[in-house]
Amino acid sequence: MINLSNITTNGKAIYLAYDHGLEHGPVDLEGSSIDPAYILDLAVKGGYNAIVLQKGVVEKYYSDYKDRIPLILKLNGRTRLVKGEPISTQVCSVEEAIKLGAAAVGYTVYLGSENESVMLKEFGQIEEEAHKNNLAVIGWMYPRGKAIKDDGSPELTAYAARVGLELGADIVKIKYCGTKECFEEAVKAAGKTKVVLSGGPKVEDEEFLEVVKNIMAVGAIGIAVGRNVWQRENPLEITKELKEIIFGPRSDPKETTLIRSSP
Ligand code: FBP
Repeated sequence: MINLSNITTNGKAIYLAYDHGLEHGPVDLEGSSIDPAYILDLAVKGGYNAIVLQKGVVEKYYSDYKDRIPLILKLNGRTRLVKGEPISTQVCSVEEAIKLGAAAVGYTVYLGSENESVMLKEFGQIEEEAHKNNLAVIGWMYPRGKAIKDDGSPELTAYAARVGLELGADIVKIKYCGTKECFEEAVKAAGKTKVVLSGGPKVEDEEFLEVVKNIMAVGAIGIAVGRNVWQRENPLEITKELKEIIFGPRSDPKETTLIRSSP
């Protein structure tokens, strides 16, 4: 089994996701969050366990931060512009990820898509190569495509988690299915593969904190979240609250102020 201690704290984790520029476009990156340096500063100041980036951002921004925040390099991606059955193909190799200083690699599989087999095959190859190099693999497991009627159903959420285990993911990142009970089934289905929550669109603080409390209560190890942190006016404040839930009340972000570069 891969040792996850470089991207966890006492077995728990909070990751800052920032691959939205490719996945959703600048429309998601309001105000200061358009600037990768602002997000990297936030990840450092908030004491995140790692930041999730695509290779282009890594090449141009990560060198100033590489000793301060571990990197999860996303190896595949897609834009939101293409219609039809979802597919996300590889855009970066494991070798390149290692060269760029990644502590782990990430890959999205759209379960149920007509293109699923392409992603399963790439995931398999990446997993073998990453593990040969002692690099952890994080699977973004998202049921999606016209065969999927309800991507947030308890059954599909547990299925997504289980696919992570079956494919050799060290950590599986799944969306919330609406209740603590159903998330518990997903955690069970994932077995020894660790489970983190994928954040989703921004919701009210209380609602998001409640979801995080629920998933932590049933055995998830943490969260890998983007919009619910950096789309807020004060992302360090919610970071502090999230860390208290995930790691316990004595955790504090290293710093408490973050200068926003634009209004
Ligand atoms: P959020 O916390 O902002 O939802 O980010 C998680 C994430 O998985 C990102 O890594 C990714 O860019 C995005 O969601 C993809 O979301 P979707 O495919 O649902 O549009």
